[in-house]
Amino acid sequence: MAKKRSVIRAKNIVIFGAMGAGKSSLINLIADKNIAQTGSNLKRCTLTWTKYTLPKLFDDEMQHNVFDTMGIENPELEPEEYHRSIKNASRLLRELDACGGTSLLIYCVQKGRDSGALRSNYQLFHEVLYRRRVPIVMVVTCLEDERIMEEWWTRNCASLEASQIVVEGHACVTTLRNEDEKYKASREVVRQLIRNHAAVAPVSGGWKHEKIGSAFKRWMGYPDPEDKKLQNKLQKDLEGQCGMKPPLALKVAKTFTYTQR
Ligand SMILES: Nc1nc2c(ncn2[C@@H]2O[C@H](COP(=O)(O)OP(=O)(O)OP(=O)(O)O)[C@@H](O)[C@H]2O)c(=O)[nH]1
Ligand SMILES: [Mg+2]
Repeated sequence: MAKKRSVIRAKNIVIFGAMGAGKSSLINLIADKNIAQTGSNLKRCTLTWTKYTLPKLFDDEMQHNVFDTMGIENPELEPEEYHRSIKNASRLLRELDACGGTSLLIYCVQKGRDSGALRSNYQLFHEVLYRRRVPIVMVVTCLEDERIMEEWWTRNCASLEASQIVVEGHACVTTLRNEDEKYKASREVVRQLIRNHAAVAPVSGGWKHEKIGSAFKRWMGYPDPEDKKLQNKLQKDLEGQCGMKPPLALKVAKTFTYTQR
């Protein structure tokens, strides 16, 4: 008997946000089970990520891949970390492309956190990495003490807009399981958010690597590069690990490198 060919249909969702904002807890809430480690307390982040596969989030054939990212806490990175971040960003986007493109960005924000890095994280993912081409929504965590969790949004949406943080949808949640009613309501509201906003046609990169580098440089506000050693190392890595041809790797490395302060 001829083997039936099955087409895997998947939507890729990228979750980003400050360290400890509740990203991994949010993944567990979406999955309704503990699949992501929480409370890891890792310090420096250079845009690494973990992919979780949710085969049957809704009552259809669509698989959801959720990418739990560890962003950049402070744009003033050491050269090595800066270098690694660019490579990781490039790898993340390549992996997402290989999985069919990105359908949704979820910005995870914790209630009561200082809003200093709020705009820069938003910029990095929404404006720099995705150039505003992928729908973005916000999930606010730690709202179990609110009588009506949604009221957080009513109180805070104007100040988000004033910080030029504009999202297409939002959910106000708690990820705590012992808050039974609020937990269930949170799970449903986040799933609904995904259902309503994950793009029907996922966006594939179309990124030229050198553009990621210059965009990063602008985002981080670094001066122009001169450091030959770092440039050489970066060029070698781009050739070896990212498979770039030498002339392009050199061009990219020149764009990326900057003088160590
Ligand atoms: N009270 C409360 N605590 C929460 C909530 N969501 C997450 N937490 C706690 O906040 C801490 C950080 O949560 P994580 O999910 O690990 O946060 P994260 O963003 O994945 O952290 P990193 O991966 O280290 O960046 C953990 O101790 C969680 O239990 C929530 O809705 N309410
Ligand atoms: Mg985490």
